[in-house]
Amino acid sequence: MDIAAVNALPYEDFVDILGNVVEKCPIVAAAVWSRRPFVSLTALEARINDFIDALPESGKEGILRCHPDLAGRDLQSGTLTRESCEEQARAGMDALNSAEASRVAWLNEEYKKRFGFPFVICARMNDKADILRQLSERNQNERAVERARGIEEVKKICHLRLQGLVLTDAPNKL
Ligand code: 2AL
Repeated sequence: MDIAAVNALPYEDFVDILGNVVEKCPIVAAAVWSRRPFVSLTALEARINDFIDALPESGKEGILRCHPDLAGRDLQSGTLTRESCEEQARAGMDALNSAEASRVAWLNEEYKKRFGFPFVICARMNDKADILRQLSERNQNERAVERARGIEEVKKICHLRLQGLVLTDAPNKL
């Protein structure tokens, strides 16, 4: 689908197709629909990022809370969204050995106890070793730093999900 096709989508179809570019937050697609037409995929992504940036801190934390834990309960019970399932599998989160699984579960819980929202990282841009290292390191940060860091990761996840749905901008014709 190219950006012209995106611009032509009625509201319901737009939210059906783009409603999970930010995990379990269809309100983001619902909000940016009224900003069309988008001149490019880059412009659509920028409007999404504007919407996220304009949220109060509690709203940003709400977005983080909509994300499932890595290698967490939803993965084990098969209730991840299709996108999250693919991303977590790509980073090997579905194939941890028992020591790794216990460590990830413990660090995820420590993180949530400390910050009140889950650890979020763009799984497709990191391998298992990076994720384990960052889960441990980021647990040491201040809350505001982690809130901002988690939102940066949400935007990276969104960027890749959008690229899977909408053709990237054609280079200018010479
Ligand atoms: C996720 C997820 O579901 N996909 C991804 O890239 N990261 N979750 C998370 N807690 O980081």
